[in-house]
Amino acid sequence: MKKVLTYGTYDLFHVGHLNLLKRAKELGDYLVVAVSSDAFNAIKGKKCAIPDYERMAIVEAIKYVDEVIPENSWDQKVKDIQEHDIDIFVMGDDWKGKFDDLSEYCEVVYLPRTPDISTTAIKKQLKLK
Ligand code: C2G
Repeated sequence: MKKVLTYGTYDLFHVGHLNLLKRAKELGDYLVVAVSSDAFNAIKGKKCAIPDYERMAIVEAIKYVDEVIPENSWDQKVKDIQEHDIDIFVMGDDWKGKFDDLSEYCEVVYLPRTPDISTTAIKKQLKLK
């Protein structure tokens, strides 16, 4: 069984997130998604509209997703890859090159982002801070 792992905030879930998860699942048989906790997003400098337990529940309900784990720090990826026996690490290509060091542990794949949609743009449209 080929296991895939990806990370994200998944705030105000939108079709860009859905496309990423769909294509990530197509690369293997089992998809683990690490969803950033509110505390970690504060470190990333991201203020979420939706709290972490709700963002995790929404991602968990997506048919392409087999398992959701919390992302609490930048440094947990190697441990996650090893503990979950991951074959492929996937991120959208806005992260291209940033995680190449993980290729020591598994395949690293960057997928093209879905154009013209982002949580930031949605917040602006909704006049959220
Ligand atoms: N994404 C995409 N197309 C978009 C928007 C997002 O393909 N239009 C992808 C991103 O590239 C990422 C995933 O959807 O792979 C989740 O996006 P975010 O929630 O913005 O994730 P981010 O805040 O970048 O967190 O340790 C890594 C970080 O947790 C990534």
